[in-house]
Amino acid sequence: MADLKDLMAGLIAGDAQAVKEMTQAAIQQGVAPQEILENGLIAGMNVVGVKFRNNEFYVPEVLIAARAMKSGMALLRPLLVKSGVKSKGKIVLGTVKGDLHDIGKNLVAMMLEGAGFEIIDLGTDISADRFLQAVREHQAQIVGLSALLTTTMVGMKQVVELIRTAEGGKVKTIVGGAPVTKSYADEISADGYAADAAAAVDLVKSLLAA
Ligand code: B1M
Repeated sequence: MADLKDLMAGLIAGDAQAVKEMTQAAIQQGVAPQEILENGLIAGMNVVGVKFRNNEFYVPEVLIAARAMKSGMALLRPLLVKSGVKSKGKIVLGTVKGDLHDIGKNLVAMMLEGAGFEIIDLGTDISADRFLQAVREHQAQIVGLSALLTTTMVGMKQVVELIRTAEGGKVKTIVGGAPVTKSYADEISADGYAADAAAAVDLVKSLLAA
């Protein structure tokens, strides 16, 4: 019988081939796709998040674990869609206008996806209007903004204000990126700030639970 603890361990070790094989074996043995997702892949990614936060894992280990997660998700996604499993929430994510840095934003996307959220990743150099359009198109609950330049982070204010004015506060905004701070997030009235990808997962969970 498939052991989801082994699947979890394979993901933490970043072994994409093993994760793919164990996910396939679990599906063939009739384990429910959601159970494989929750108790294998997401459980593994949660451990990766904790290790990242505790500085036991660094960016490369997280990226390798995320790649392993993707190899399992590729097999599970069609089954989850077919069985109508709902995501834990929809998040529109992007790097703000004028900014082409995406490594941190991609890491945040992977960790959030690993925690069971649906990510609409708009990419880089995204205008305020484009963020709003995506929120409406996908009925997202949260917008995540990333910026790596002191010259582009100021553009976050415009996005936060537009989303609040247009959506009346029902869509939450979160911000992050190397030059961004909690006090800057407060200054522009964003709903939350996360210093890294693991903190972004905790922040989104708490905003959606509130
Ligand atoms: Co650029 N760059 N860069 N760069 N670059 C920096 C940011 C810089 C600090 C380098 C330096 O001068 N020391 C500097 C900014 C200075 C400043 O504004 N104060 C800088 C500059 C100046 C520039 C250019 C202007 C250089 C030029 O052309 N003269 C130019 C700008 C281009 C543009 O964007 N318009 C430029 C270009 C580039 C490259 C294209 C070459 C490349 C980007 C490639 C890519 O992203 N695909 C690049 C890189 C790689 C860097 C450095 C070296 C590394 C950034 C990175 O990926 N870090 C960076 C210097 C440095 O940081 N050491 C630098 C790793 C990543 C995992 O961390 O992105 O911080 P980070 O993400 C973290 C957290 O911040 C947080 O979680 C992540 C994971 O823990 N986080 C969030 C991020 N987004 C979040 C969102 C959230 C929550 C948390 O919620 C939504």
